[in-house]
Amino acid sequence: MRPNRVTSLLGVEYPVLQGGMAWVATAELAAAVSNGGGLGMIGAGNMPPDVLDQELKKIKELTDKRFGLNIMLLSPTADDAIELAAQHRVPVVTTGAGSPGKVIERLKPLGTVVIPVVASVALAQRVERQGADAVVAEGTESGGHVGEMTTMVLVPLVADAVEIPVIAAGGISDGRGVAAAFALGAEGVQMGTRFVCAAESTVHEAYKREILKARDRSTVVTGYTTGHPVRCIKNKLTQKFQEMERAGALPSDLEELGTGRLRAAVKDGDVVWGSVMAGQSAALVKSIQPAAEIIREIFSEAEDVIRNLQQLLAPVKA
Ligand code: TUI
Repeated sequence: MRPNRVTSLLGVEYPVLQGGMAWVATAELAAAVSNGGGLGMIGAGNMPPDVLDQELKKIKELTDKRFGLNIMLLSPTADDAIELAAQHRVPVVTTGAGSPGKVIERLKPLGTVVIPVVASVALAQRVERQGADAVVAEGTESGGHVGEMTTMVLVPLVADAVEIPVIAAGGISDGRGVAAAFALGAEGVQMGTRFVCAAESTVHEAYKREILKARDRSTVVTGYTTGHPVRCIKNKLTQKFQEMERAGALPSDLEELGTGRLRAAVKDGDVVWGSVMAGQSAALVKSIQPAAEIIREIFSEAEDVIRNLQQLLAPVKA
């Protein structure tokens, strides 16, 4: 893989970021991804500030490579995460689930590379004006909180609409996805679900098993009526959520049903009543592998795909 704008912006060998998944994206997983040549991310999620401080100290012991922090803007602790990113001089910050104006304002002057995750062209253009260094264009195939646009359509639209580099996310779990992302105009990829199944990922074994078992229609989006749609692997919790939404339940009752469920799935392995967030590409994840091997494999597959396409699409010589 040749260096490009994303590898130089991130200071990494391969243009791949690990998604900043709450509860899942710990210092252990992030360090493994960074040590494997990608950009590992700690997911601040709803972490109390003292826990996040410990994670940031831990990752500096586990890797001397560059890493990032994802700040979930809906979190009540988002402001604390911004201050900790500043204190620890975190090299790269991504944001999700909101408009990142205050993150850019606070962290850009310190030299932090700020990369908002966006699910629309309008937000991509707004964050570019505000000074973002790149954007992650995340399609609805992703796990967790999702927008409506597919990766296939969102990525080229965003690539046409902004000058800053575009990183594709949503539905990418193998080398074919990486090659496709580059064909759509992206210069890098972000993967979440595939890294949940990294050997170094600290999620409960039962959670990993759910991803390995997943097929094409194993995930579902619930929560459209709350304004915070979330993609998870189907289980009793998603069924109950759908029933309540169909019955016209109050958003506050739905929020209550969801509280603490991600932790239950990730930490306790409650894959029946927990929130098993995963993208559609769970169906493409076949094995538990070290993060470094995942990275090497997907880029080697992508090279093969592109070489074959060159043969397939080359003009027929006279
Ligand atoms: O943020 C994510 N994925 C997430 S966050 C999360 S925790 C959560 N749990 C329950 C409810 C809500 C969140 C789990 N997964 N991905 C990045 C992402 N950002 N996807 C979509 C968006 C997004 C959506 C709307 C970004 C901005 C936005 O509107 C901002 C605006 O003001 O225009």
